[in-house]
Amino acid sequence: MANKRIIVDPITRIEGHLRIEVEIDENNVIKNAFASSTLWRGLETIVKNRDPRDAGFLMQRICGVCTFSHYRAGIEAVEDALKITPPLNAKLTRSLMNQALFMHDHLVHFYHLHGLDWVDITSALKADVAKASKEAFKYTKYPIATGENDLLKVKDRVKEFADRGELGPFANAYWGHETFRLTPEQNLIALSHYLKALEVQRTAAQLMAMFGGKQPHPQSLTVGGVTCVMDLLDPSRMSEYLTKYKEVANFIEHAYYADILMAGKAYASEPSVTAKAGTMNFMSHKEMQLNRSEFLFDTGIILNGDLSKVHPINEDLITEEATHSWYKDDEPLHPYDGKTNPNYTGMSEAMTIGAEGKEVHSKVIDEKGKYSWIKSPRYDGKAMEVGPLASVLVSYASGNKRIVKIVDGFLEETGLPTQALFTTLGRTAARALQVKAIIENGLETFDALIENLKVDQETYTTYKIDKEKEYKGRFIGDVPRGMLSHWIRIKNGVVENYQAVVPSTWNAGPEDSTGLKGPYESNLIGLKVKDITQPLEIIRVIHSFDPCIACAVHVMDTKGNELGSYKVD
Ligand code: NFE
Ligand code: MG
Repeated sequence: MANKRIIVDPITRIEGHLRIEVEIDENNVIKNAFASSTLWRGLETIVKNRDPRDAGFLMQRICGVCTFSHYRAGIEAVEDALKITPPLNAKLTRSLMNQALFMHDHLVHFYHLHGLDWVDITSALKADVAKASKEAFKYTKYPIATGENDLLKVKDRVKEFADRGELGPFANAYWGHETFRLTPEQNLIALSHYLKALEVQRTAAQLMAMFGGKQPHPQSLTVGGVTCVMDLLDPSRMSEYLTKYKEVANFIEHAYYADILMAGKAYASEPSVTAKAGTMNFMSHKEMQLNRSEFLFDTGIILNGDLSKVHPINEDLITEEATHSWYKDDEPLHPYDGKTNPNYTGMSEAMTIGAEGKEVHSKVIDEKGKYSWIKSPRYDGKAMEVGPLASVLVSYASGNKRIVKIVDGFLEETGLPTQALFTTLGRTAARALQVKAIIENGLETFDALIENLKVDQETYTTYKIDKEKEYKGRFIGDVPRGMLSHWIRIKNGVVENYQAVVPSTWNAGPEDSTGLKGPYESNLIGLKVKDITQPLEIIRVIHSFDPCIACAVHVMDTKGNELGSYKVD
């Protein structure tokens, strides 16, 4: 019997259009998988021939989630090209803004974008409030929002919605799915934190806005430095930052990390989240400057899951190709020479499984031809997973003491083996471990900044762009979804070429010319879908990467014209 096909489209809860198509055999095991971005943006084309000083502002419009990431990347790529070193105060301020972004992003990811793949809201309504309140103490000494009264209120509030048949943001999920593993009491704890996290993420966004002027799309970075000088020199502003930082840190420690311990234990034997990762190569770049010379996370590559060796990154080996992507110029090109010329070749047709579980005739991607707006980045021809898991693994394998302590602590507290890190569960946990590392160490950056400001108040470096000269430069760093690089060539005083190689591109890219798949696709193969009308397992795996397809594809017509229309059935 021919394999059947399940389509999940859209699968993202934020940012962009991602379609997953999988083929399952008669036992509902996934035999092949395809990830397709169905929308082209294309800021790399818009930025050409513009003043390089605007690159950061234009590039930050790639995405409304990690806006700071592309803003900073656009600015630091130009700084690298012009050989400008911003003053320490600027570097540390950018590091603090990045920390706040990670805290905000990972909190929102776990609770609001991914949490409901792990937490069954309808089960929470059956919880014994007193038992749940006690349960919360198993994961932290200082639980948050889990007093009996808190939990009773949460239960009543959600029950009222449920009784009216209006589950709001909790509607249309696969409640009662047999792969949910938390008890009703544990589900209630997580539900209470889901609601509390809506408040705390606001504080985290304020932290970003304090030095950014606003959030999203901060405004205070400039080629050569930062412009938030008044904030940096105002003691009351700095102490407000500290207060908000501590509020967010407290929630991360006693709710988010506690819930990850709870979920780690509960899901330890659930096959859909403990299967070995598909791409066992991981790559990350150092990030989070703590003082004049130290960074919190390390640079490197881990190959085939071997933690005994961390390989250095050779930037010359990074390429993007478009064999299965809707662009001309299929061949692998280094990003300095990358091309972005669209070539949409349409869809194919086949029998698929409809929402009722019956076969229906549908449009499907043309898996033999081009099928995604995302390109396929490769390192030395290899597919690489990037993201918090890569960052945590590279730092752990490098013997980074701050990270070793946190990873070993997590493995000890959950009783999970090291191999559990190389799974969907490990990927989801790694985001919490990353922000735990930030809250335990990030204030070193703040202290270093305060100390330095006492003796040095420089916030920018002056520079000149020589129109007669040609420049090239790049930014490489890690952002919430993983390793990000921006590559710029400047000629005649304007941007000659620009390429952004983005975390979600590394992870969501289609097959390359050799048939090698990227992390999204390869992580789905081998997974068993228990109920083909409720493919929660697929959603859980893909959401664990926190997909951001706006970032991965980056054309937006500057006049707001529609470039295509898309129907979601
Ligand atoms: Ni649109 Fe982004 C991050 C970048 S995504 S969110 O993090 O760069 O791949
Ligand atoms: Mg790109």
